[in-house]
Amino acid sequence: MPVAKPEPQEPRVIAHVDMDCFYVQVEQRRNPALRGQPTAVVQYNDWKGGGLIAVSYEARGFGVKRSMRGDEAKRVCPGINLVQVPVARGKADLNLYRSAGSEVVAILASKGKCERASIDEVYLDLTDAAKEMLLQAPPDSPEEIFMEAAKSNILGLLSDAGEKEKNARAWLCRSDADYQDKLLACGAIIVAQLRVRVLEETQFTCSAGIAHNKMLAKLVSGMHKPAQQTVVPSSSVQDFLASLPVKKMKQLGGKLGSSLQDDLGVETIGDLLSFTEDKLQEQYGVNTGTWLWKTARGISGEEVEDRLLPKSHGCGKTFPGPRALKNSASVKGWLDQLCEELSERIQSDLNQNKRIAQTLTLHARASKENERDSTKKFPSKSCPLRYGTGKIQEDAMKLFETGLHEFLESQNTGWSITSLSVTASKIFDIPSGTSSILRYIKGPSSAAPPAIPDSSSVPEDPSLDNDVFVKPIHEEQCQPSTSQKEDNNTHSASAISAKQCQANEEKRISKKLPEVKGTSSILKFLSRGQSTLHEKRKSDGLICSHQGPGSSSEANKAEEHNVPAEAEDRNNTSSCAEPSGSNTWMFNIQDIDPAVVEELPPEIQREIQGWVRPSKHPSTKRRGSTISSYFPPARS
Ligand code: DCP
Repeated sequence: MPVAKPEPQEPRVIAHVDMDCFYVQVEQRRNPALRGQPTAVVQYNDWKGGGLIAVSYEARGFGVKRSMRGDEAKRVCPGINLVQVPVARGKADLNLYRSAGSEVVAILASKGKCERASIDEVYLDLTDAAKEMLLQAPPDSPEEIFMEAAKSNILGLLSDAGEKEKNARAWLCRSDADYQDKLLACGAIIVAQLRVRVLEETQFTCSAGIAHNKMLAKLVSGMHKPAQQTVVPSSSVQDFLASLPVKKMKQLGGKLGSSLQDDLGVETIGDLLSFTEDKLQEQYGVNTGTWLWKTARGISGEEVEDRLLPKSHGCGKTFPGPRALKNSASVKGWLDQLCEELSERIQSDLNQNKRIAQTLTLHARASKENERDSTKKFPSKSCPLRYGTGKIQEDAMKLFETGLHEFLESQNTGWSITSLSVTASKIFDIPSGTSSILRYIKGPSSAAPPAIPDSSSVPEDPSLDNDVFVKPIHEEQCQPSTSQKEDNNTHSASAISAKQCQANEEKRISKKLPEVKGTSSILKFLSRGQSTLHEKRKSDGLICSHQGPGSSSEANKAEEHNVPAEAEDRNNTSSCAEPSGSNTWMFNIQDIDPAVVEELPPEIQREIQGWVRPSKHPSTKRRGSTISSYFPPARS
């Protein structure tokens, strides 16, 4: 259940940046002949041409949707290019997309606190950068950037095509704007600048939402796509939320949203306004009641986390219908492959970022032979993570057996597994000066860390649905402006904005630039060289296959997000990684499991014991003496 976070005192500028048809853009960069063409990335398997997981905007124009299979997309749009997602170890290999996402993150992180929220989306806290810009006289914003910012969609302003840009330009330069709106205007310019940089340096377009909190920024970032940005002035919040269907809010997509509809007759966020906080608390408890009350008013205190690297690494695979796994040997075969990939990824995280994962978790979806409709779930199982592919494979299999034992409740019946995933979580930075533990875990062949860390995964989504990816939404608050300091800023900002506006206007006129409509300036970048591409277009479509085994691939964003334990743990664990780049030792030493320490060589054990300070209140948590104590005795 969602909980309201305390609201910061000062107004903030938060952006949510979301890449446009991301996997398609990555494939288009690899093969520029696909640019401007109806294209989709498919998770190939032999059933009806595979499932579409990303669809270009050109293909969307023909009616192609992500929910379609390849065959259906071809019927709707015969000229569509279907690109198969790369395959490795019999499953989707998302490394290409992960590292493309990391390129973007590296650019976006240059302007403020940056939280990588998924493989292709990022939150930015641009408050400091916006304040700094407000103090500049005039702000250092080149005309081309200002032009891009002037294409912003400002909620509440007239959206008439002819007037839109003129109105946005006027809004950005308003001398009578309040401090909050001025900060937002600066945020819009900064985001425009970042989007132009992303395009120039990576060739990818992205869209963004700019607001005073994460919740609102996220809600609007996808409102105008592709390659556009949307700003939410405080004055437009109520109108915007008034008609927003409750289910559009991530936290309200499930049971809570259904209950609001069924029990309280609430269809839109605006409908919530007719309930008092007391009533909502009475219905849903104190925390969720308050959260609902604040959400209805666009208030959210959620902070942007300073995190460029994933919170956990997950590898999963689904086995739908006839592909379900029905015996231990086939489960072991797949688990071995998933663990091999997981092992490579945590090893590479260790080498590149000096981070260690602490917990291994296994999730599965299962059904019993004679109880297809049973609601009993396969229990997720965790144990301390031991580095080394063989050890991870061994432990994952034991976790599976333990989970299966519980799932079957001693019934002697057949079973089938329709999804499997393994996750490495509770990742923490290794503090500097702990070289021996690093040597031990990395082994003699580890490579020197590269200058730019490669983030190879994304935070997990708490739903274990390998086929449907739901992006996380974070709620934030809309903060009222404050007093003295603000007033000062307001005055200087008015003058500056007016000056900048005039300067930009003059530059614009002197350059005699043609009237720009829509997002042509950012999009024209992509049109370079397109004339030749059209000649290459094949009317019957183009299928691009990546190297890899011919078996079906289950690539999807959910594979990145399919492990619930970590996300839920995050707030109550002391072993979460500090933001990357920090050398602070944030790991709670009491959380080092003796079972793991005892398996380390003596010199490492001594090193770890050196960190441990005598505790007056030793943890009463039951710990086993060896790794095997995490598993019950084998079934007879
Ligand atoms: N993805 C996936 N499986 C899904 C959904 C998405 O593998 N069920 C992958 C492919 C997408 C990427 O994640 O390119 C990002 O997902 P988005 O939901 O952000 O969608 P797109 O970026 O493709 O398009 P849009 O421009 O609408 O954001």
